[in-house]
Formats: sequence, structure tokens, C-alpha cells
Amino acid sequence: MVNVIGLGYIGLPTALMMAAHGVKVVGTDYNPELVATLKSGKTTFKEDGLDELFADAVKGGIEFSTEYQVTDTYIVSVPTPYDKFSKKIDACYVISAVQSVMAVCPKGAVVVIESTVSPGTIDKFVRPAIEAKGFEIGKDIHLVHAPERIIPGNMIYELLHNNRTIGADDKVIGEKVKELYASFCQGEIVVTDIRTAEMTKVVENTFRAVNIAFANELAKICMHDDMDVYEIIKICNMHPRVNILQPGPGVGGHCISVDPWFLVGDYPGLTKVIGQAMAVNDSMPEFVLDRIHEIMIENHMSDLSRVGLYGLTYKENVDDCRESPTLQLLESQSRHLADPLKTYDPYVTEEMVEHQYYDFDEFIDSVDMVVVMVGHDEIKQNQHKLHGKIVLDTRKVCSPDIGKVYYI
Ligand code: SAJ
Repeated sequence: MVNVIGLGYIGLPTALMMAAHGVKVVGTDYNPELVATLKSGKTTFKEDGLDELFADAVKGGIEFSTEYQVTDTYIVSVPTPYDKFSKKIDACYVISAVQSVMAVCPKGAVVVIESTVSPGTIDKFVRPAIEAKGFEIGKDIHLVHAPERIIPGNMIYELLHNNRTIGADDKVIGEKVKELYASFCQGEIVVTDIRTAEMTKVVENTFRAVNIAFANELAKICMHDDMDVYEIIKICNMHPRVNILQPGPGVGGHCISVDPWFLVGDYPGLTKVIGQAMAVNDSMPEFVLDRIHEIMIENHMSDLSRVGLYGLTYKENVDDCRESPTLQLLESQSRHLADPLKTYDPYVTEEMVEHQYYDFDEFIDSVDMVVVMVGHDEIKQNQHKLHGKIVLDTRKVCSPDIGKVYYI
């Protein structure tokens, strides 16, 4: 039996996927409300295909509990926040989960860490936590790092099809864990050592962050000299060896906007490109704020309460608002002591910020200028309703034909 610890955005789909593929799974989370919701047959966040997968996992006998189980295999999938000032990882949840596993697990158990950790975290924090409980690693406990790779918005497909990395001290244990993941994963599964696995995960997200920063910097250059950054990127990407990502209002989510800082925090003198890239991405919400002011002046608008931000989540068609560019923008704006802008997001039904709307039409009626911060399908399909408004589209989802549309 596999005990999956932490039933959030990664732990839950992973537990469900294994259970739906014949593995006996108990999912454990320390939040009793979350466990009660899952036990009552409901999922805890929105994701394409998650409800269907949940039904299959229930048929496969999945159970949910607040208790750690006595078993031979644990998968730890808890959050790894970072300290905003030092830029270093805060491994407290991983350490506490591993300590709780140690309190119940039999000798010989395999502990797989799925949470993203900065290179060296397992050596620095996880091994000492295990040894402090009197266990000998490699004999009493086997350690594995299997970083997740799935993208919110397409998680279920990617869980099934992405290639994976398994880092293990002992190749035999690595192969055993590979077999477990192969119960559902149709991609290639590479077995390597733990430090390499830690590093690959952070490097993958850093590669994407640097590429997005490059696109954002191009957007600023093009804005400065009135060139169309989207057309330029489109043409450049027709070159067989060029693949530039898209500019936007900033980078959010709990991965791309966080993981590269682990490298900057640990190697401050060696991360010039990465550090600058992260600074460029972090500057984007302020850049959008400046664009809003410029466009307001150009259109003789002075009333900020007539400006609305469309989208609160960190990207399209997900309900996750962690580190979202819209929240970053509102925070910058609050430093200027201005009244917060109006906001609306079809995926955010609970109050999150001031002046939040819950109905698309009411939101549109209440403003003269709409700033598209997130390219949800809803806005793509309803862009005709923006007719007559001034639009700042930071995601290039609206056609210039709908009216007075600006891009970044
Ligand atoms: N973004 C842009 N321009 C782009 C692409 C993205 O501005 O061209 C923005 C998005 O709007 C969003 C942020 O970047 O605010 C991050 O979104 P994302 O879709 O690039 O990635 P995440 O954070 O949802 O998921 C990433 C993925 N990593 C890579 O693609 C290398 C995913 O595979 C990882 O599993 C995930 O991080 C994670 O958990 O680490």
C-alpha cells in the first residue's frame, strides 16, 4: 500500500492516478476539512478530468485520512515555500512530514519526496531528520526523490504522458519506485541519483522563467520603439532553432515564480542571468500599472474606479491564485495609496480582494477600461462584450477589431 502525504495540487492527482491504476492507496492530509470533503466524494480544486479520475480512484478503493499509515511506501507531496528575503527554501513541511512518517513506518520503508526542493535540501534537512530518529538510511529507510512535472490546466494528461525522473541512493530501490510510477506513467522514467533529480527539477522551471523573462524584456524594447512584439516572436519562432515564449503581465504560480530563486539564494555570485531574469519577470506588474496610467492619460480618463482587472488567477483556466500577477499588481498599487482597482475572475467565487465582482456582465458594466490579466476561455469567447471599452490586453487574446485595444 502507498501512503500519499499531502493532498494538494500534486498529491491529490498522484494519489488518485495510482488508485485508478490498481495500486492500493491511502491519501493523508493534516487538514481535517480537506479530508472530510474528499471523503464526502468531492474534489478540492478545479482541473480538467479530475472529477472523472476521482470516480475511478474511488472504484479502485482509495481511502483518505488525517492519520499517517503503517506501510512500506510513502510519497511526500507537501508545499515547499521560500523565504522572500533570503530567497531560500523553507523545508519545514517536508521535514515535519518525514518526521511523522518516521513515527509510524516499519524498517525497510521507502520514502519518496515528490515536493520540489532546492538542490541539496535532502542532504541538508531530510537525511538529518531521519537519522535523528535513529534510522540508518539505506538500511532502515530508503530515500527517493521523484519531482513532479505536471502543468496545472493539463495535469491529468501530463501525469499519464510526461517523462519522469527518479533520484535514488540505491539503484535497486530506484527501479522498484520506477515500477510503481510505471503503473500509470506512459512516459520514459529515468533513474538517477538524488542530487541530480533535485537539480533537474529546479533547472527545468528556471529554463522556462528565463525564456519568459526574455519575452518580457522584448515586450519592453518593442513598446519603447513602437514595434509589435507578438509579430516579432511569431516570425523568430519560425526559425528551426528559436522558441521564444510569450510576454505577459508577470509570472505567477508556485513553481516558475519561486523555484529559480532557490538557485539565486544558494549561489548568489553565480546566478547573474537567472537573478536578472527573475527581476525582469517581477517588474512586469509595475510595467502594466504604468501602461494603465499612460492609457488613461491618452484617453483623458482620471477615475481609477472605472478601471477593472479581468482575472485574479496566475494563469488561464485554473483556479489557483498563488503569486498571481494581478495580486502582485494590486500590492504595488496599494503602495501608491490609491484605491484598489475593480477585479473579476470566473474561477474565484470567494472574496479575495476589495472591489471584487462575481458576474462578468456586472463587472464590464461598472468600468470604462478593462485590463485583461488572464486569458481565460471566458474572455476569449465573450470578447465582443468589451465593445466600446478601452482594453489593455496583456495576454493578446482579444482581437483588435473589438474596439480600442492596447497590448503590452
Ligand atoms: N507565462 C508567461 N508566458 C508564457 C508562459 C507562461 O508569462 O509564455 C506565465 C503564466 O501566465 C504563469 C507563469 O508564467 O503566470 C507560469 O505558468 P506556466 O504555465 O509556465 O507554468 P506552471 O507554473 O503552471 O507549471 C510549471 C511547469 N514547468 C515547466 O513547464 C518547465 C510544470 O511542468 C511544472 O510541473 C510546474 O511548473 C511545477 O509544479 O513545478
